[in-house]
Amino acid sequence: MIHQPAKVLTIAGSDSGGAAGLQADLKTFTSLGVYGMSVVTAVTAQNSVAVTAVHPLPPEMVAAQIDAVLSDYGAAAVKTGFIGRVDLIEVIAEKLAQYRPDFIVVDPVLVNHRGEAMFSAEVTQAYLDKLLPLATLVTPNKWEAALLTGVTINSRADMETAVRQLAAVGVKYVLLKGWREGSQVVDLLFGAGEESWLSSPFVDTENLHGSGDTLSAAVCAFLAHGEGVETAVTKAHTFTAKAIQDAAEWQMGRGHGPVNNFGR
Ligand code: PXL
Repeated sequence: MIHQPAKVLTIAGSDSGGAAGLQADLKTFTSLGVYGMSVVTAVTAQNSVAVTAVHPLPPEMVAAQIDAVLSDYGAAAVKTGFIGRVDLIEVIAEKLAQYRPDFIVVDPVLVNHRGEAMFSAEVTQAYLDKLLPLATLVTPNKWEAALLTGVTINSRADMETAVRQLAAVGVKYVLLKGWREGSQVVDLLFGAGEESWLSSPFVDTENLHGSGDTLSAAVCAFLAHGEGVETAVTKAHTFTAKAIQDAAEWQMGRGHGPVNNFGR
């Protein structure tokens, strides 16, 4: 019996600063013992202070990368991160429908770290129409959930409404992240008719750059290791909480720095 690593693919943007994007994903994959592959959607110039340039790749180039990887290596789980364009969402959805990986985790990157929308309403709509119906899990934060559903998230009841609305689009599981309740941050996982609440201590730090990427990448890694969705999400949640805690005192740049993807 030959032992070889489980294979996982991220379809994401490059963050030159190494905090978010495919760099965060590949670090997380490595840390969790899976073989990581990356299809680049866009090259960004950024650091801990600002995103100064974004260069999307042509849809044909994104399609060619997906074809190259999935026609040969294959992947036990695939995640999508920064996409930001309707034509790229369409080509990624087309290719995922063609190759049908067992698990598709969609991190709907729609807002910056201040919660401001980064793209047009057409991009949000393309997620709803094209990608979410294919997805095993979608992982919006409260601002992304609001853009995707029109529900402003101000309470646990709002979270319960939003996750059901997203599930109705066809995605199997919804993880809505980041409702602050006093000293805790509360996430809601909904799927297969069940709700589960996950909480972690609120950490007062600016170093959260890449935390969403890390979480969705960790979910893929645990799914590729054979965990069910609920367990994969719970373990990824614990991994990410530790990654945030471990980097809380770091001073990597002058702005919001990375989390520590190398803890276990
Ligand atoms: O953290 C979301 C994210 C992911 N990937 C890239 C990004 C960002 C946020 O700006 O630039 C490339």
